Amino acid sequence: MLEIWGRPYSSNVIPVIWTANELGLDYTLQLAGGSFGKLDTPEYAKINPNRMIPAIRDGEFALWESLSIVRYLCDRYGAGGLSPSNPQTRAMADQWMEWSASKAFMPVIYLFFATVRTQPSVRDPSKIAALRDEAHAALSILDSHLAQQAYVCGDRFTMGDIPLGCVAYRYFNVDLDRPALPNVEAWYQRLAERPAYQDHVMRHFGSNPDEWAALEVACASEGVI
Ligand SMILES: N[C@@H](CCC(=O)N[C@@H](CS)C(=O)NCC(=O)O)C(=O)O
Repeated sequence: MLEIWGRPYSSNVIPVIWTANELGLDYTLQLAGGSFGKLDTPEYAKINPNRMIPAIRDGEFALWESLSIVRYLCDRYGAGGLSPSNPQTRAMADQWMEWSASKAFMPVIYLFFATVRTQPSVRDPSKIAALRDEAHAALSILDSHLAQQAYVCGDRFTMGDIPLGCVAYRYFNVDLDRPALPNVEAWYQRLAERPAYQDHVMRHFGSNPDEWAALEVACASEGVI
């Protein structure tokens, strides 16, 4: 059976878990990283020598790097579906996956760290505002693109929506004022109708480091993975 190594609240693991669930795959989540440890074991070094999460094992085949894993799962188990068969549509999906990693992910994850993962007493409002502006500037590019179509590659959901869908959940759910992004918001609402997105991306992450850590451990111990 497919093994996914990681923890359910990790920003790079969530796209992999969401993908596996969109594809209806049977898998086991091997809790690893953060408070779950295991990354320093010899067994894990064989799966991912970087000792980072996520990684997968599909039979004898091991793979790391979250977006490579998303592509692999979609190509192997969702060809013609989440992985578009038309080369240009697939290239478009790839383009937005790359763009998510190069432009959108960083300001949003730093925003998340500067808010939810920082104790309120030591938060830096000017840093938070600058990150919010950087995230908004990036997501404005996506907003213009989504004015023309329902999903990043056209009129149906593909793997191209997955990394950005994870970024969007965090961006829209940290506690701060945001300028409007009407087309991104409408697309985010479309994603929010998907059961796998609700179950594996839309996880309440709390509002401070203590809540965040407790939620992750509770989620794993309740088997809500
Ligand atoms: N580019 C890598 C980044 C992997 C990465 O930074 N993983 C972090 C978690 S998001 C990690 O392993 N941190 C150590 C830990 O969680 O213990 C990917 O997309 O897979």
